Amino acid sequence: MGGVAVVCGGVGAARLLNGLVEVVAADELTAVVNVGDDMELHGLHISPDLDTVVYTVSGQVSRERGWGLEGETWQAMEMVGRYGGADWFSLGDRDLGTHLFRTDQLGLGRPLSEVTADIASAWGLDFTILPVTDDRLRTMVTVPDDGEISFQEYFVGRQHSVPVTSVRFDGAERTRPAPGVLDALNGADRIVVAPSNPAVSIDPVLAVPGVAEVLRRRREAVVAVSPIVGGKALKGPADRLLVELGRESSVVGVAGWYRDLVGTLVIDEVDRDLADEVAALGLEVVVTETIMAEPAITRRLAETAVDPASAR
Ligand code: FO1
Repeated sequence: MGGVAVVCGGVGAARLLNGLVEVVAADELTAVVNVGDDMELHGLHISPDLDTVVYTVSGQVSRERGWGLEGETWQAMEMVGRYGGADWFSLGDRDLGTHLFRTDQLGLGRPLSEVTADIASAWGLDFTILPVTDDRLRTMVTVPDDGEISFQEYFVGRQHSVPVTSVRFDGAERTRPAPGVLDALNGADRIVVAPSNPAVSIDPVLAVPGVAEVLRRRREAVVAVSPIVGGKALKGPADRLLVELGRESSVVGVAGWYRDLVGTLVIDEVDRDLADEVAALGLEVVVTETIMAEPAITRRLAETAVDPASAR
């Protein structure tokens, strides 16, 4: 089967996929995407990471936000707000169309993987985008005072400004990999773990029974791009979460998080002096530009992830 399988969260993964679609043939590229961020709101099934991948790679994503659509309007949410409804999670008028279609199709009994394929092809994407599972999986985080809350209540409701004491993937033990997920991971020449948040975006994917086992067994084929650069996350709370969950917020902390599943860690130039510490944990290390500030860097990072030897 060959090709490249990419374990994806949201924004960081979508950005790397923008480069991967240039260096890997569409029929050899599969994105296995987190669904732990999914939620039901206004009676709609919302899949933020799947939509962020589709919107970003098809060029429709809001550049300012990194999620949702460019040129969005918010009339529907204004109406909801007028009535005192749940307007804390901003759903744009065009984005709502995606959730209306997805919810309608799921209601007809179609699996999320099939509906996602329809949405991806409607935006002209020809590589394979799979939810890691068609079953219900929800990332829950425990925070002081409020106890266990949903991922979006943490990430958006509280702007991830509260410390997290633990993370749980509700329903994970009952989920099965979606059709094609294990084949893609087992058959790929290269498995790439995208620069998404290890604790709340990558780990829920790995929590689906059977998935982590493939990476553990195929560790030599697995390359991760660090989401932490110079001790900080480029976007979101990955740095704070690593510390709150007992690791250091550095490429060494990321290496420790992934060491059983990932054979090679790609780190940024600014972390070059930590390469030996990462290697001491038993990972190969590649140092390159990982801040995808422009397409040329994104493309080179994708090439490095697919073929680390090309960057040495
Ligand atoms: N992120 C926010 O910070 N605020 C929002 O109101 C918000 C709404 C939203 C709607 C649809 C969607 O697909 C994503 C949205 N996000 C929002 C981002 C989302 O919370 C994150 O992208 C992922 O869940 C984490 O990767």
